[in-house]
Amino acid sequence: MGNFFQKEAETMPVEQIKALQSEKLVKQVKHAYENVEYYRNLMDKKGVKPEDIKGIEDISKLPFLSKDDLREAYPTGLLAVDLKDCVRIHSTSGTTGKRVVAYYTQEDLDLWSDCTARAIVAAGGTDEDVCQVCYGYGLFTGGAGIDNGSHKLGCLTLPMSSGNTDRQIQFMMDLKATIICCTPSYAAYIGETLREKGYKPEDNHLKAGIFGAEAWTEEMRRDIEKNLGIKAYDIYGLTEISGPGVAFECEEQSGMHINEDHFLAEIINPETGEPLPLGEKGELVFTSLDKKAFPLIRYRTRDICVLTREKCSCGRTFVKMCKPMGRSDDMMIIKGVNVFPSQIEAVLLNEGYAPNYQIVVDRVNNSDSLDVYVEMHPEDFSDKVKDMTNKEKQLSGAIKAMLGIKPVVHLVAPKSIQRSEGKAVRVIDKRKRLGINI
Ligand code: DLL
Repeated sequence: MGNFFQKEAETMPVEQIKALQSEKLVKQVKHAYENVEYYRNLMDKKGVKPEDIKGIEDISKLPFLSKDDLREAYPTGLLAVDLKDCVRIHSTSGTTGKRVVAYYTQEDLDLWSDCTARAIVAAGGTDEDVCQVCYGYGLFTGGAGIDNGSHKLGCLTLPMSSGNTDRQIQFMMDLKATIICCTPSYAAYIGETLREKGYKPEDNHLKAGIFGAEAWTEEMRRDIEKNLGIKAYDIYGLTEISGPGVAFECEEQSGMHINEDHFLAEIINPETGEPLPLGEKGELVFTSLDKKAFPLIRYRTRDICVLTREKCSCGRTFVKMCKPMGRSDDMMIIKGVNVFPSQIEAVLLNEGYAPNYQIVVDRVNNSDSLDVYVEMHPEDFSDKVKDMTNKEKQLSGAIKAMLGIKPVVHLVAPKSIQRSEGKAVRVIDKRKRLGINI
C-alpha cells in the first residue's frame, strides 16, 4: 500500500466512483447545454436533451467532440462561464491549423493541482522533496501543471522550465533535487549530459522522475532508470482536458490510474464510434466531470489505448490506462503496413542503441521508403566501412522482424541527431509535401 494525496477519493470503491461520476455527468451535461451554444447545437442535432442523461450508462447518447470542433469554436466558442471568471488559459502546441485554447477558473486550477499532487505522491513524493520541473512553462500545460501540484504538496519547487541543460544539472546537484519532471526524451538527454560531465548515476540525489507528454517505451524507461539511478513514472494528460495528471503511474509502474472522480474515460472503436468494453483496444475519449470553464464532453483524444480495472497493489481503485500506443494520427502507413514510431524505438533500445533516432518516410518511384537514422554510441563507432555496413544490416533485419517491412538503416556519428528539450520530433514524413493522403 502506497501513500496518497487524497486517500478517500483515490481508494473509493468502484460502485461509489460510478455513482459519483453519474451524479457529476448529469450536472455537467446540463451546464454545457445551458451555457455553450456550440454544444447545445450538437446535442440538438443528435436529438438528445439534458433530461435524457440520467447517469453514465447514458453517455453514448451524447455527441462526440473532436479537435476540429475545438478549432471551429476558437477562441471562445466552447467557454461555459463568463470570461471574467476565468483566471488562466493554456494552449496546445499544434503546428497546423488554429491552436486550441483551454480556459480555467480558479476552481478548475485547484482541482488540476490536486491531480498532479496525486501523481507526485504516487511517485513517492512528500513535502520533504525537492521537485525540479523542467517541462516548458508558458502556454504548454506541463510546467504550470506539475508546478501547481508540487506547491500544493509542499515540495520545494524548482521552476526550471525546459532547456539550458548545464544550468539544469547545476541546480539539480547544488539544490539536491530528488524528483525530476520532464519529457522522457529530455530525461534521456539530461542523463547523457550528466554522464559526459563525469557524473555517475549515484552522484545525484534524484529518487524519481515523472515523465510524460509524449509516447515512450518500456525500453526507454529502463534506459532512463539506469542512467539517472531513479524510478521513472509515467504521467498522461492533454491540454483540452486540463493538462498533465489526467492519469498517473503508481509504484506498480504498470499503467496509469485515471483520476476518475474528475474524468470519465471511455474506449471507442475509432472507425464506428461504438463504445468498447474494458480490455479492448481503441480510441480514448474523455469527459471532464468538474471543469467549469471548459467542460468538454466525450472528447476524442485520438490516443489509442486499453483500459483495465484489475486490483492494484497500491490500493488505488481508479481504472488504469496502458501507455498510449501512439496517437491514431502518429500512425504511419508505410507500404500498406501500420507503423508506430514506438515500435522502432523498442527495437533500437533492445539492440543496445541510445534513444537518439529519426525516422524519414518518403515516396520514391511510386513506392514508400522508410529510412531510420540512428546514432551510435561513441565506443561503438568504427571507421571501417564493413563493420558499419554489417551493423546497419543487422539492425535493419531486427526492425523488419518487428514491422514486416525492411527499412534502410543509417548509423550516424554520435551527437549528430538533434536532442529534444520538450516533445521530441521523431518522424519526418516527406510524403506530406506531395499532397499524398497518408
Ligand atoms: O502533453 C500534457 C502533459 C504535460 C502530459 C506533461 C504529461 C506531462 P498536449 O500538449 O495537449 O498536453 O498533448 C497531449 O500528448 O493526447 C498524447 O498523445 C500525448 N501524451 C501526453 N502524455 C503522454 C504519455 C500534454 N504519458 C497529447 N504517453 C496526448 C504518451 C502522451 N503520450
